[in-house]
Amino acid sequence: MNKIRIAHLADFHLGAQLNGRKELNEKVNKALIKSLVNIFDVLNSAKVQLVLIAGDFYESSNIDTSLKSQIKEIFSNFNGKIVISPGNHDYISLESVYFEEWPKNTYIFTSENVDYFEFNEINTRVYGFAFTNSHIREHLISNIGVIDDSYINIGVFHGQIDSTENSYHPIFAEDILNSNLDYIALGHVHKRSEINQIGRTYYAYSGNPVGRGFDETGEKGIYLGDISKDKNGLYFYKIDNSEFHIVNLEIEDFESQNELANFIKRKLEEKFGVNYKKHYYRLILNGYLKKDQTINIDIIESMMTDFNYIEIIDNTNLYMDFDEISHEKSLKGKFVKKVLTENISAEDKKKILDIGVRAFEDLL
Ligand SMILES: [Mn+2]
Repeated sequence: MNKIRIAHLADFHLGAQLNGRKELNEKVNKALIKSLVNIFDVLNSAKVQLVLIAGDFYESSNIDTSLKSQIKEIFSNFNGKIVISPGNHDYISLESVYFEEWPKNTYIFTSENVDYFEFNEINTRVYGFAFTNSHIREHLISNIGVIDDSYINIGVFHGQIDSTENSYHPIFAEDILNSNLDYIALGHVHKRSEINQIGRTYYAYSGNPVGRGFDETGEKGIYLGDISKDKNGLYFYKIDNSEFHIVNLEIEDFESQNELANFIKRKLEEKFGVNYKKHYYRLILNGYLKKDQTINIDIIESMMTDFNYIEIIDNTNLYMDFDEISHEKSLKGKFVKKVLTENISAEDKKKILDIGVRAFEDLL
C-alpha cells in the first residue's frame, strides 16, 4: 500500500509584534526563526516528503525583506514539497508575499475556491484554498466535490471547527465526514488537538510550534509521520524549545533575598529539569510573610539574569495570628473573636479574617 511521510505545521505568525515587554518580543521572534530552521533540519533528516502549512504562517501580508529571504532559503534547502494555505492573517492580497517568486518545491493556494495540487510521484493530491481577506463565512470544505480515491487525498485548511457559524471559515463535523479526505491538516487554533476521526477522515490542529506568550503555555510542536489510505501514523513531535510557564509557588521561610532566590531556583529545577533556565516564566509567589520579612522583586529578578526570561509577581500576604488578635481590646479584636466563633467552614473564616483584619489595618 502506498504511504507517504508528511509533517503538519501551522500558525507561526512570523513577523508579529507581541504585547508585553519589548525584550520578550525580540526573544520570541528570534526563537521562532530558530525553531523553523530546527524543524526543517528534522524534516530533512526524517525524509519527510510533504510539508503542510495550514495558514497564518506570517502575521500579515507585508513581511520585511530579510525575513522573507530567510524563509525562502529554509524552504529551498528542504528536500520535499511544501504546500501553504494562507489564513486570515496572511491572506492573499495584491501585495501578498505569496505572489513573489518562491522556491520550486513550494506550492501556494491563492484563490478562495477549493482546489488541489497533484503530486504523482507520491500518488497524492493536496486540497486547499486561500483566505483572500480576513473573514470567510462559507463552508468551503463542502465544495470539494467527488474525490478520486486512487490517490492519497489530504486537505490543508485554515478554519474554525465549531457547531455554530463563525467568520473564520466554519467547519462542521458533517463537512469533515462528507469530505472523504484521508487527512485534514488544520490551522487557526493555536492549541494542539489530538488526531481525531469522523467517518473515514482523520483531522487535527497541530497548534503553533512555539509558544509566543503566557497565553500559550506548555509543550508545543508539529505533527509528523506516515499516512496511507488505511492508516494514520502521525504523532506529536515536540519542538525542543523554550516554553512559556505560569508557575504558582508557595514560599517557605527565608532569611534573605538570596535564600528566597535559591529556593525559587530549586523549585523550578525540580519541576522543569536541569535545563529549566531556558524557559519563559511568570512566577507567582504565594503564602505568608512573617512581620519582619519582605520580598524585593527587583533584587530577586537581578539574581536570575541567567534565565531566558522571568517575571515575578508577589502575591504573598502578611501572616496574622488571629488567636492573638482576638484577645486585643479593640474593635478589630472583637471582630476576629466574633468570626472565630461563627459556625462556618475554616476556609471561609480565614477568607473573612484576612480581608477584615487588613481593612482594619488599612492594608487593603
Ligand atoms: Mn488564524
